[in-house]
Amino acid sequence: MFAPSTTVVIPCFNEAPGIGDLIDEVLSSIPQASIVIIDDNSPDGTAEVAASRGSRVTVIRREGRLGLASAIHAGLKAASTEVVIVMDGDGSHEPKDALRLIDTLRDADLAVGSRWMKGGTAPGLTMPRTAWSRGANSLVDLVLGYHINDWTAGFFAIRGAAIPRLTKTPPQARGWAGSLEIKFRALCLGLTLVEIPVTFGRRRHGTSKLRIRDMVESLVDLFAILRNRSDVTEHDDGA
Ligand SMILES: Nc1nc2c(ncn2[C@@H]2O[C@H](COP(=O)(O)OP(=O)(O)O)[C@@H](O)[C@H]2O)c(=O)[nH]1
Ligand SMILES: [Mg+2]
Repeated sequence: MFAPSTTVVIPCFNEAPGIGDLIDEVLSSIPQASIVIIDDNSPDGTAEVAASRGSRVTVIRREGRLGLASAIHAGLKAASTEVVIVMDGDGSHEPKDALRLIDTLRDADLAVGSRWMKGGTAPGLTMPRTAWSRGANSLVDLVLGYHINDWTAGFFAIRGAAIPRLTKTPPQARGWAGSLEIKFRALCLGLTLVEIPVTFGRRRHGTSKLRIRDMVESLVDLFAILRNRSDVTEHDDGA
């Protein structure tokens, strides 16, 4: 069986009601995994719940709401395993799909759990959110000049060896554009990206943190990512 050492990075803001169960599920689905929770000082005590789940869980507590993009970046930098997976902390992503992402890394540097390809679905998204996501994905294709079915997927796995190249410079994105920035960096560096279909389910507790202003922010960030694209290749030394 292909069972590389694995870190599962879970960015969290106010996910206390469900994070304990999710951690337990991830740890039992991926026996070799450890978990890194990046918590932005959630007032609901997410960090405390996560920290009580035992020694396979590390909690990085940041001083405030620093945003999703830097949370992903910090999680990737904190890991030193052969594989790193990023997933949401609300139960929308199935831990057992993480095993398929790991398997996909046999032939790829980056494996993306895609909602918008044959076999993928997103029952967890409302109609307006679906329209936004589909529209945003087409726009990103156009602006960045590469095609990915699901740029904004927050569920992906990366070969540990590729991470230093992807995190050499801080992200341009602040929030939700962080996950597309990682994929764009990978493509700019000539890394191999493979998408596999996944189901994006309903969050099990609470409500989405995505607001209209986050959508506007993501669009602004998209152009910052485009403007600064040469940064990624200029700082790359292949290691
Ligand atoms: N650390 C950190 N995590 C965040 C932040 N904003 C959202 N998240 C987490 O990112 C994941 C995706 O957010 P969510 O609200 O589910 O967005 P949606 O799935 O796009 O509706 C969840 O695990 C959130 O708790 C943030 O500012 N900082
Ligand atoms: Mg969610």
